[in-house]
Amino acid sequence: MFGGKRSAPCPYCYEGVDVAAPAFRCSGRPAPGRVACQKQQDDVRVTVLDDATPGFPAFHPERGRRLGTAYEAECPHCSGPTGIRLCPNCHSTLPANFTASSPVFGLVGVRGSGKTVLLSVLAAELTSAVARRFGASIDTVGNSALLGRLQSVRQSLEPGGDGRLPAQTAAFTKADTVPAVFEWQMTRQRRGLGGGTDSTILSFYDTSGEDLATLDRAREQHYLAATDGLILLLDPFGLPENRDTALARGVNPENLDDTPMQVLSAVTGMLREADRLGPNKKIKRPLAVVLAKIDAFFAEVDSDHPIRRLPGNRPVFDERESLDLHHHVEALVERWGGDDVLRHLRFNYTSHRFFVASALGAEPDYASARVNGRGLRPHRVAEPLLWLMAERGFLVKER
Ligand SMILES: Nc1nc2c(ncn2[C@@H]2O[C@H](COP(=O)(O)OP(=O)(O)OP(=O)(O)O)[C@@H](O)[C@H]2O)c(=O)[nH]1
Ligand SMILES: [Mg+2]
Ligand SMILES: [Zn+2]
Ligand SMILES: [Zn+2]
Repeated sequence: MFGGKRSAPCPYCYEGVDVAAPAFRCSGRPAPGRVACQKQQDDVRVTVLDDATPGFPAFHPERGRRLGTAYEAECPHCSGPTGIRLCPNCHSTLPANFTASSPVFGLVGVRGSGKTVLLSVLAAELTSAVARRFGASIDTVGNSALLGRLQSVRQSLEPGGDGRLPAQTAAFTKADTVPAVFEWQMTRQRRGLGGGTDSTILSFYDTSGEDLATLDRAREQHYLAATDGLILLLDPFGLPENRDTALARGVNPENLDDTPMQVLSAVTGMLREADRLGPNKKIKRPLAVVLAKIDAFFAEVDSDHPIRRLPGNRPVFDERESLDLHHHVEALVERWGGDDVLRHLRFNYTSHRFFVASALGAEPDYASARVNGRGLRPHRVAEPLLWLMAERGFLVKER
């Protein structure tokens, strides 16, 4: 749908944006002698994002009224020049380096699979450890309700916080579902393309705690269709052989209603519809399948098992290490009764890879929703994203 070179999904609303024809927002600096524009409520933002924060007027320049490039325009009210580009659909400010090739990566998983905790930890890892590892500058862009929520989730899980795990994510409200957006800039890694800087806009959204029966398929499909790669969080407690363990440890049985197999087939169904794929055609979008909460299973494997090992720290994507982990996870999934999951992936995706992650690093008290007193020790949370970026050629794969 967004295959054309000029268009990429807006990182906030996932509608296709023609990068040659953005909307603009007045900068508030009028041309000499003109009356300055005043901040006002933006009705488009109210309707699409439920955001009534006042701002300078937004406008859609007519062709010819633009100042030379699609990076600048002249305010029709005060004639002041502005370089604040907006998505024409939701009037969010487009990141400075937003281009037609900016990727969007989604994170999906059903109720209780660990999305909110993982995203809050991933946000912190990206801007610190991952940025350091790749010598990159990775920052949040703009502010969404989600970024704020992720930060407060993390604060309550860190030492000094109240140790309380987040409540189930609220059902869909517009403000809640505005994605968290990051900009990743670094020295170009791809071979043969010379020096220079590469930049990528990353957009993640947090789906609310729905089960498959109540899922808003149209909305989910809109997001899924726009993504260039997906991270699918599966709850290993939901695999047949782990169910009893989960219940014995106090996991909420409602969170086990949908099995990983059911979740996966629902996602496959939505992607097939979104891409209008005929029978026997495989889905081309890379799919990172992540077994979340993996700390809960450390005791079942040897201490040098790949799921417990720390990932490498060099500024490349270590393909050999990743494949080794992939095969070991396949064996675990099989052992836990998920052989149907393995077959489904093989028949429906051209490119999938297994990962494990633990956002907390140690088991919480599931029944009282409180973390272990030692605070957060995230394990392997960034790997799935790094793989998606390597698949796109943004990071070097080392074999
Ligand atoms: N052992 C372990 N349990 C985890 C981890 N992360 C999350 N959990 C458990 O999973 C529960 C749900 O985590 P959330 O992040 O709220 O899951 P979610 O997918 O956002 O849930 P909804 O918003 O209800 O869809 C937590 O309350 C914990 O009990 C982890 O890293 N390790
Ligand atoms: Mg949640
Ligand atoms: Zn938008
Ligand atoms: Zn103006």
